[in-house]
Amino acid sequence: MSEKREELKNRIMPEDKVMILAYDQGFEHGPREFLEHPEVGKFEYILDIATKGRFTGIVVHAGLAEKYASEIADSGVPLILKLNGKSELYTEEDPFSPQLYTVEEACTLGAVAVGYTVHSGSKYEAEMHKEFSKIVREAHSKGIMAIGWMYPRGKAIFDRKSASKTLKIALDEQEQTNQAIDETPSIVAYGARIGLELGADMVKVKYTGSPESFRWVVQSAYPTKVAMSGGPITKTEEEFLSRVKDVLAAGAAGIAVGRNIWQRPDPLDISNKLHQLIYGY
Ligand code: FBP
Repeated sequence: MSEKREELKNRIMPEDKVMILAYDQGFEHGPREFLEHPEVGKFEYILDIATKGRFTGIVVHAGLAEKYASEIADSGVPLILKLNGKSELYTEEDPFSPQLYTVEEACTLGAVAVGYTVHSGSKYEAEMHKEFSKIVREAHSKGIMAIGWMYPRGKAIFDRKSASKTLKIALDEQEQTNQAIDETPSIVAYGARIGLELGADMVKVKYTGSPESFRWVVQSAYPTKVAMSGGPITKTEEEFLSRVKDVLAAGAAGIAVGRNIWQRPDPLDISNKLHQLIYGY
C-alpha cells in the first residue's frame, strides 16, 4: 500500500476501526427519507452530526461535495465521494447503478476515498464489476481508498429455480431464519468476497442476523475490511446497537450507516454510544 493511501486509511480507519456517516440516500431513496425530520434534508445539519458525533468519514454524491467543499474541509471529517448512483424511481428487477463521476474529480473535491455500489447477481453485473475494478485501480494509483457497497441484487437471486449453488444454500438459510434473500449469510459473504477480489480496501455490506453468520462474511472478505450498513431505522435504538455489537464481535471494522443515525431525534446521543462501542471511549 502506498504511503499516502496508508495515511488516508488511518484517517478513515483510526485504530483499524471505522465509523462512517452515509448521506447518499437523497439520491438513492429520495427526499421521502427526510419527511419526518425536515432538518435532515439540510447538509449543514448532517455535517454537524458527522463532526460532533466523531464520525471518521462522510459519504455524499458530487453535488453536495462541490457545494459544501469548504465546509467539509473545515470540518476535518474525511470525504468519501460516491461515484455511482441510481434513483429508486427506476424499479427494473435487475438494477444498474452507473458511474457518474471519476476518481480524478473525487481527488479534486478532496476525497480521501471513493465509493461505488456493486449489484452482483444483476444482469448488469459485468458492467458494474468492470467499472468498480477500474475505479479501484485508479484510486490506488492516486493513493486514495476504494470502498465497495457490495449489495447483490437482481432477478436471478430471487429465482427459486436458479442453478446457482450459492442460491440453493441461501434458500436453505432463508427457510431457517426468514431473512430476505439478499441478507442471507451466503449471499452477503459472496458479495463481500467479490469486493476483495476486485481490490476494494473496504466493503460495506448488510447485516446477516447474527455474529456467527457475520463472521463468515468477515472471513470471506479477509483481508479487506468490512463495515456494516445500517438499513431502515430500527424500532428501538437497542436493536441497532445490538447489531453493531454483533458485527464487531464477528471481526467487522465498524459501520457505515445513515438512517439509523440522522432519522433519530437525538443523533448525537446514538453517535456517542456507537463511538463508545467501536472505539471504547
Ligand atoms: P443506511 O444506513 O441508511 O441504510 O445507509 C446505507 C446505504 O448503503 C446508503 O449508503 C445507501 O444510500 C443505502 O444504504 C442504499 O439502500 P438500499 O439498500 O435501500 O439500496
